[in-house]
Amino acid sequence: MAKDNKITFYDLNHESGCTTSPFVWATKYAIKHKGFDLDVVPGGFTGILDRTQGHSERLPAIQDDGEWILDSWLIAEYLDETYPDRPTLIGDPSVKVLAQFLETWLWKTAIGPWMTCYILEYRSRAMEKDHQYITESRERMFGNQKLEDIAKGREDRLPKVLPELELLRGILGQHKWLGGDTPNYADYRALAVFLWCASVADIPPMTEDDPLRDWIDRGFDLYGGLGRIAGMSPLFGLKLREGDPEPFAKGPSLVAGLVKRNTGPASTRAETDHITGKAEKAEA
Ligand SMILES: N[C@@H](CCC(=O)N[C@@H](CS)C(=O)NCC(=O)O)C(=O)O
Repeated sequence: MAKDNKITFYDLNHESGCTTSPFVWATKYAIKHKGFDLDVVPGGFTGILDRTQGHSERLPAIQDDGEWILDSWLIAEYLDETYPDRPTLIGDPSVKVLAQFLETWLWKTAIGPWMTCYILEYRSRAMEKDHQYITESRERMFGNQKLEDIAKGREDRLPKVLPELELLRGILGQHKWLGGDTPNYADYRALAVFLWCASVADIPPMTEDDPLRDWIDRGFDLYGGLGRIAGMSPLFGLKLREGDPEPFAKGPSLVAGLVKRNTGPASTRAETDHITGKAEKAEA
């Protein structure tokens, strides 16, 4: 049993002390979801192996009553197995499979392009001692391109991410949380994408009126405002330019049939009128 209700949590921080890394954010939420306090061991990207006494080169890592647990998913599973009487993170095995699918999709549609947009800020917000390591490791990650070259043209890339998030908007327009009435680990994995982005976004990636804002704001507010720490930047406020794509569906959504339940003709009338041209004829 975690002593004094605390779990030792190896954080990954910027100079400001703000947590970065989606993996680390998801774990922070997982520990709070289980009702534990965080006994934080702060630090940056370099020296992780020393900080974790030779246990890991990557974060997150936790220590619970002296036991080391590494890897964000293994930590969530450990917490559920060890503390089954506390609120469940994963529960059914399908939650893990589906959350991993959702997360892979979000990394492709959002984190990937956002990383190219915010890569210079990712370095400048890091601890001074990490700058050289971030430059070298991330340039290698991006096929030996200079960080400055990776970031070029970001004003054109940022608006293109938003229409890609329509599936998530559709689902969260119908459900309070991915976990249903209350958040579960799927919410934390998906929220972690936006938490990471807020840790590096020197210009907002999303428009003020993005329908995802409700779920994101509620997620950042959880556990006494766990996502509202110093060093985070606003996610909302992107100003679109002429020619940028519509950021989200304003009329009937392409995914309506996926996310809306058919409870009879009244529930599908707007969509039917739209695809049969009846709506246009009525307007004319
Ligand atoms: N599969 C691991 C991945 C952990 C991981 O890659 N963490 C990154 C944080 S973004 C890290 O520690 N990076 C250290 C580095 O870049 O040297 C997990 O889910 O915990």
